[in-house]
Amino acid sequence: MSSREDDPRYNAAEDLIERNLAAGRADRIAVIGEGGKTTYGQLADKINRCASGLLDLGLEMEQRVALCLLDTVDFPTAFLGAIKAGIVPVPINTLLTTEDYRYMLNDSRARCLIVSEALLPKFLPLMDSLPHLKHVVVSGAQATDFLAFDDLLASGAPEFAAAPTSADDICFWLYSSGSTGRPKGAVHLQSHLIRTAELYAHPVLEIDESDVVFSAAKLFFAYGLGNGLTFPFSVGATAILYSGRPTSEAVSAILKDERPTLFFGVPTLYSMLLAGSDLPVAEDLNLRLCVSAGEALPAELFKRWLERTGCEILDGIGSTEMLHIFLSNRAGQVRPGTSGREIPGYGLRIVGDDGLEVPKGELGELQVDGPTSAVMYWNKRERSRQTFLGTWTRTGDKYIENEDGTFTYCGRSDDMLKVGGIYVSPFEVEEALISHESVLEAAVIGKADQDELIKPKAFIVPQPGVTADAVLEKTLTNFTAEKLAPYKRPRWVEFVEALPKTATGKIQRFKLRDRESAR
Ligand code: 3UK
Repeated sequence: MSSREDDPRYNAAEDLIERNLAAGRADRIAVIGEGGKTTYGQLADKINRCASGLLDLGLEMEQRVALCLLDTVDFPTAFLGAIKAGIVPVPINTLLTTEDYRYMLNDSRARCLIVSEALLPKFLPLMDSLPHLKHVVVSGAQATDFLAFDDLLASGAPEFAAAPTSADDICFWLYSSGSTGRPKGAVHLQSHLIRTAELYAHPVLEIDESDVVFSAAKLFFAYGLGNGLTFPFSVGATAILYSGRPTSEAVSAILKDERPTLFFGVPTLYSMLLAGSDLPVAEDLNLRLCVSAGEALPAELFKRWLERTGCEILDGIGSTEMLHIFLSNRAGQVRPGTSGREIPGYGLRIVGDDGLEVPKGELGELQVDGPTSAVMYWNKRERSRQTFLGTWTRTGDKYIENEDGTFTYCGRSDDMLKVGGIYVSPFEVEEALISHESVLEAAVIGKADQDELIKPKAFIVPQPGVTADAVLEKTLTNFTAEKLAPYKRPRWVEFVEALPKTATGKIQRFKLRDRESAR
């Protein structure tokens, strides 16, 4: 089956699994997880059972099923099971708060939620207030108040004919957060998954069935979804799935024990691995290639990693909207400190404020043209109009194209921060801080740490009469830890008497940024 956009019938789940069965790979390992190994044959069976089990619940084609799942074999089972039935899976970030989940479940009108047992408590307070949610299925649980995912699979049929979807049918969504306003559901089509493999993973990574792949970036991110699901399954390789937090210790142990050949991380993780004492010596590694994305990889980290491990890191930029990487360094031709060169199949242009392309060497906004671009943000017409311009998609990133055809990242054009490769809105962190009784005003900016990686820093004006001391700092740190996902909390707090403002009272974050970088 081909993945051409004009193909009358195409189902992404059927393609990603059947191609391996047809190639005689039923007994090869698709997934290594905490629960053991799953072959492509066994995964095909699970996916069929999931597809038929979901239909038996009463779900229909085109309805959404939200997935809040840790990285275990249940993720590819649920994601591809839903797709095979024509149901639209919406993987959601496992690190968010109850209020974030309320928004996403309402916005997507998910009829069903499949959630890991450990994450269920965050959803319990919502259960009676979600008009569209009819079913909750729990992964990892045995008998509870809810249907166990294993029981859903047991009740399903081992054979299942894929839903009659086309390459242009809506396949899945991924939420992306913006600087203001709520997360936006980027709507992707059936053809998009395999196209990211064909355009990026096959030519750039030269992935094949002998590869063992480990992505520390989780499957609910577009980055992790490609790395840990689409790419390995597109060639019959093996994916290592790890459900825990990707600490330096845990990741080091996997690199040593499971000996992956391809490793995917974010710059912060490479920096943690280099700083920690657990990273195996080069002889104990089996890495052929490493990839970094989510935020820019500083040249220094590339060099130190190469020295330590003998392995190159290919920095490439992708986005939720484009699904995966469209601009990347190549093995043996890395230009450290740049995002590398255009990937054939994608078009790139750098545009000035006037909307016209700027000459080489000049700063502008990067725009991408390619077959994996989301078709819209769900239910957000105005945001969609601003981002998806005909065949071009705006990245919101400032770039310069160098003489040699490489591209240098020069920051975002909105206020968004990328922390550990994940979007953080400074406004959301400010709101959390201001909701504390001791805080009068707050401004949050990105500050580079010792490895040149951005982390949130808060400037705080305390309420009159409140003493700005270490105790208050600790109080606020604990307070934000409760209110925000861990990666969003400020790593530095500075108390100030006033914030720089315009005549109309708007906070001038750029002044705080300039002040910070002048230090
Ligand atoms: C930034 C980078 C510099 C950039 C992603 C690989 O990160 C991914 O998707 P998101 O939607 O964020 C997109 C934004 O993140 N960014 C990503 N990679 C780089 N900046 N250098 C990089 N190498 O601001 C971009 O617009 O979370 C990454 C594959 C799939 C993805 N979704």
